[in-house]
Amino acid sequence: MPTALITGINGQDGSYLAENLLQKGYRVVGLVRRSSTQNYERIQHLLDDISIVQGDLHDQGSLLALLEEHQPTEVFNLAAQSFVAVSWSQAVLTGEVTGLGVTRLLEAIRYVNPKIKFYQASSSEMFGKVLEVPQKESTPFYPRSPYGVAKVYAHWMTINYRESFGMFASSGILFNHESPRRGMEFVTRKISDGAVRIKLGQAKELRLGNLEARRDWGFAGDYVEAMWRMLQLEQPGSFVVGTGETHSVREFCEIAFGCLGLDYNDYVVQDERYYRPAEVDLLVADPSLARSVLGWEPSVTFQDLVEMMVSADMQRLSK
Ligand code: NDP
Ligand code: GDR
Repeated sequence: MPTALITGINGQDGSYLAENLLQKGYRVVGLVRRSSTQNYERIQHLLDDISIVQGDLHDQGSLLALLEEHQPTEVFNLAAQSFVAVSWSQAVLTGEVTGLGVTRLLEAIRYVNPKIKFYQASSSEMFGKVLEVPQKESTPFYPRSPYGVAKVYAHWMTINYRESFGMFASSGILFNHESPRRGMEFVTRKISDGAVRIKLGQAKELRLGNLEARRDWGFAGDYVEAMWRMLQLEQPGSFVVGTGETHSVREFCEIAFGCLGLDYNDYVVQDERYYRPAEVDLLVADPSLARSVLGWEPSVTFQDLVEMMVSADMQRLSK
């Protein structure tokens, strides 16, 4: 039975990937960091089927020990300080976890068993102030946040370990992917949750930042399948994964409020507090390589994604 270690199993993607791999017959080991109030909300329904181990990307010893103990065949590194806005106020921590944490994990794999296949969660944020539209694997990077800079470092370390030590280290340059399990601070979930609260009379307004930013948004459940497919290839590589469509934050608001019978113009307030020191204005993927080599296609449209998130928040909040 193949064994997968997932770092960040507690996060949005970790929960979908764990479900996906269990269905494929994997033994799933999930790394979580120690906390005084452990929250397994996203993986509660999986706890009988997976093994949870404590460790931290800050801590080299913990990574070595759990690789030795569980001998995974594949490692999916999804753990990160993943919220771009916070990366300016916690720049060093972001560099430590999102950047250097990846080197600690690669080193641990090299030491314990360099044959372990490794997946790194790279990001479209590496394209930042885009130098080409749409963005593909060969598009140069121009990161715009400490988070983006840390991801570029981690991405190149992944390639470097592939080239230096012959390790099977692949990197998925994933564009934004969302779901009802998305963290509350990210704009899509903030909007779906906020619109429903307004509809239910629990809030009067929704304060947002830049409504003109454009993203290539897909459904997280689709994207974890692309991660797995990357590790099943004969050769490691780097792949852009996205839908090829771009939409603005404003359009997201329009649809989310619209499906509740509301006009977002009546409730959304633009607030300078949510503007970023440097913005990524436009992201849109060219996922041709993923389509041809991985046979990967997104299955959820933008409209369906927004409706799925609003409807899930409606169910949750109206209880
Ligand atoms: P989340 O923020 O939902 O999950 C991140 C996970 O990392 C959490 O479980 C968190 O633990 C864990 N973590 C944070 N710091 C540490 C640490 N020091 N040691 C161990 N674990 C840690 O992110 P997503 O699921 O959305 O994203 C998964 C990965 O993909 C991230 O690396 C992200 O940067 C990247 N990515 C995401 C995209 C997206 O659109 N979702 C697009 C492109 C890349 P805890 O639960 O304790 O907070
Ligand atoms: P992003 O996601 O930075 O793309 O990173 P986020 O949802 O935080 O922002 C998307 C865009 O929306 C604009 N925006 C706001 N954002 C937030 N969070 N809150 C607001 O109130 C708000 N108003 C407008 C932002 O300025 C931005 O332009 C996500 C994360 O999952 C990363 O980990 C991942 O690497 C990238 O996606 C791809």
